[in-house]
This record gives sequence, C-alpha cells and structure tokens, in this order.
Amino acid sequence: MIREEILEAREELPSARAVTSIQNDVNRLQKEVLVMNNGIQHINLRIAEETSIKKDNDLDIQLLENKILNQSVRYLELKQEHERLKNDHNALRAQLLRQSDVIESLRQIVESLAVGSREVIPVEELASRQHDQPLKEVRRPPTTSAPLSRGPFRDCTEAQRAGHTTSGVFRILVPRMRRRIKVWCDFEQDPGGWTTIQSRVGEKVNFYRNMAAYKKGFGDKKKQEFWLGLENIHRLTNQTEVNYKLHIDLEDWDGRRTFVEYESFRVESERDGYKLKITHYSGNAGDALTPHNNMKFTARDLDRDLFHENCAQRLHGGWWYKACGQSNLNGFYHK
Ligand SMILES: [Ca+2]
Repeated sequence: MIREEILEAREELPSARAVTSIQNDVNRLQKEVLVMNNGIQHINLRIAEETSIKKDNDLDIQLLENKILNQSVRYLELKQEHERLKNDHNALRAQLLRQSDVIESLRQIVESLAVGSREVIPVEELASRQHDQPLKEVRRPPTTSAPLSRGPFRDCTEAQRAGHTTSGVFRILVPRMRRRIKVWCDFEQDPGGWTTIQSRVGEKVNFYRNMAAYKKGFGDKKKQEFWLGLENIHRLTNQTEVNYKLHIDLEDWDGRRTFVEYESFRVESERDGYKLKITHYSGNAGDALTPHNNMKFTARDLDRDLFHENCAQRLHGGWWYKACGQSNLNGFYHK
C-alpha cells in the first residue's frame, strides 16, 4: 500500500526536464524585466531632461517678454521726445521768421540812413514795435529827396510802402511767377498803391480779342489803355496772406465820376476758367459785378457763359459773362 502511494506521488512530481524548462522561462522573464527597467529609467531621464528644457524655455520667454516691454517703454519715451523736438522746432521757426522781419526792417532803415535825411528809430524800439504793430507802421517813407528802391515789388502797395508817390509803370515780381511784369501803379486814388488791372481812356486799343490775348494781356500801360492779363491777375490775387480789394472808377461823357469797390477780389486759375471771386460791394455806381461772381471768363473764341450764344461775340469784349449780365468793361467803346 505504501509503495503504491509512493509510486503515485513519484508520477505526480515534474520531470527534471520540465524543471529546467521552467527555470529557463524564469531566467528569460527576469532578463525581460531588467530590459524593461532600463527602458523605464531611460524614459525617466528623458522626462527629467525635457522638464529642464521646458524650464529653460519658459525663462527665455519671460526674458523676451521683459525685453519687449522695455522696448515699448523706450518707444513711448522716444515718441514723446520727438513730439517735444517738433514743438521746439516750430517755435524756433516762428522766432526765425519774426527775426527775419526785424532784419528786413533794419536793412531798410540802414539803407535810408546811408542816404541821410530820415528819422532814426532806435534799434531796440524798432524791434519791440515790430512785434506789436503791422509792418507798415514801422516802415516810414523816406523824404522825396532820397533815391527810392525800384523793387522788385510784389505789388503797388509794396511800392507805396517803399515811398513811391508818383503814379507810373513799375515792374513787379509775384511769388511763383517766373518773370517780372510791368504794371501801372496808381498812387493818387485814395489810399494809393493800386495795381491797375485794366484801364480805358479811348478807342486806340482793340479789346475784342481772343482768349489767348486775354490770358496774356495787351495794350499800352503808359497810354492807360490796357488789360493786364488773366494769368497775371490770377497770380497777383492768389498770393498767400494777401487780400486784394477791387476798385473801379467810372466816368461818363459829361465828366461825372462814380466808383464801385469790393472788399475782396480774386481770379481763379486757368484750370478753373479764371473764375471771378468778389465779395462785399460798396460805392455809388450800383453793383453790376456781383451778378457775375463765380462766372468763368468768356472770350470771342471760348464761350463759357450761360447765354445760348457767345456773349463776348454779342457784346464785342471779353468778360466773366453770365447771360450776358450787367457789366461789360472790356466791351465795345462807345464814343
Ligand atoms: Ca454761351
């Protein structure tokens, strides 16, 4: 009985080969665990490295953000500095302009002192007066015995300020105008210094002309029969910071004289048809020109009026005709 039990037990025990196989499996598994451990360690190392790099990057980003902030602050500072310099520059420029005016006045004083016979204005007084008063108050006309400056003047008002009192032909040079032009300066009509743009005393000069002639001007200034020319009138009346009045003297065949005046007078450019711009009538001859305000200039070969025919042809002239309107100072000269 016992022997049988021992035999059964021996049959249940694994064979030596099976034990070796199991041992081998255990060894293999142990190696695999080792390899996996190594892998995990490697991964841990990588994670540690990545974490460190990320920290570095975060630091870099922080630094860059700080830099950008600093640059923004600097930019704002520079912008303020630029604004301040710009204001300084404008102030200096204004001062320079004022000083140029003073120097110009001093130069004129010195010029007249050189020929004598003129009241001496102390320099300090002149400078202080220069700031407070219009230029004309400071520039006192020299006495008639002193040679007068011949210009060039920007207009007859400037010639008058330089001391001229005798009407005649003067050369003027308007800023932006390429050449000097001759004009008739009238110093007799109150308050003097009138630059004459048109004059008619007879019928020697033909006023029935084409647009090119009206643009350029024609006639004889010394004989008081002329048209100054639209381009010249445009340049003259479009100078910056100068306002021109228009004064018209009229005389009938019985010698009765009347006048009209407009507070401002300007003629627009050729591109705008030499359009008439006048305001504020005064006088005793009646306002026959305001109806022509804003009209383009019409000549016998260029019809820009509102009439179905050409007013220049109909009225034998050249003017800011409307349809055709109430004034025609360049029209047919009736005896
Ligand atoms: Ca027409």
